[in-house]
Amino acid sequence: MLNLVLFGPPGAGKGTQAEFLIETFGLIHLSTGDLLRSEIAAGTQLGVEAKNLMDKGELVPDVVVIGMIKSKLENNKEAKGFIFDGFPRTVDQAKALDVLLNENGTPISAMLSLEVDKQELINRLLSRGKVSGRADDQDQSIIENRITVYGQKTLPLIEYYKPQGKHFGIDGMGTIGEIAGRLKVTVEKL
Ligand code: B4P
Repeated sequence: MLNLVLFGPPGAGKGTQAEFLIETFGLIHLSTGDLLRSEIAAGTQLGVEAKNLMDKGELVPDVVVIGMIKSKLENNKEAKGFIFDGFPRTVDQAKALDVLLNENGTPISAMLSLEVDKQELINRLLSRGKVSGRADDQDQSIIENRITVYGQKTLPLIEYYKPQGKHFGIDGMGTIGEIAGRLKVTVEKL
């Protein structure tokens, strides 16, 4: 069983490369960003509260996203493995994920960390914002806040996985195909 954390700043290509990894390795995709956007689209109370934070580029509380992941894991007990995309985003989320996976018997195999220049992140998100309608992709100051929050709350996760020998830095600059090729080489060696 393969459990991969697809990691990187906003716009690093997590959602994009997750599609390739699902097809190539037959894993189940768990994206907390997508799960939250589904709650928003369905107009749930959780969605309304999450939207307020997401539109400002802030993180949604740990307890909310951990609860969503817990129920997805419980509903996919027969999976060959998972790609966690955009989760964990805090050290507390990573600790909670370890507890949930220990109950299933298969820990995280690797953290694949996409490394991309800040200006390239901003360019990618602004260009997605022109077509996606995502409020958090349309304003440069919100994008910069997301990158700042990433540096403060999410980047420390590298120091959580590194001592476990699970951190793999991947050059996230270049074409989607080039980056997919680098991921494939790394995952095949696991
Ligand atoms: P996410 O949905 O995770 O959004 P993201 O960080 O922007 O990454 P995404 O995967 O969508 O984009 P990608 O880099 O693939 O999070 C949104 C918000 O939800 C967060 O800010 C937070 O509020 C909340 N949230 C989510 N998870 C949470 C958690 N665990 N805890 C708390 N809050 C949480 O792609 C970006 C663009 O770049 C795309 O248009 C793509 O086509 C393009 N692109 C990708 N690769 C490229 C390449 N190589 N070259 C050129 N363009 C490329």
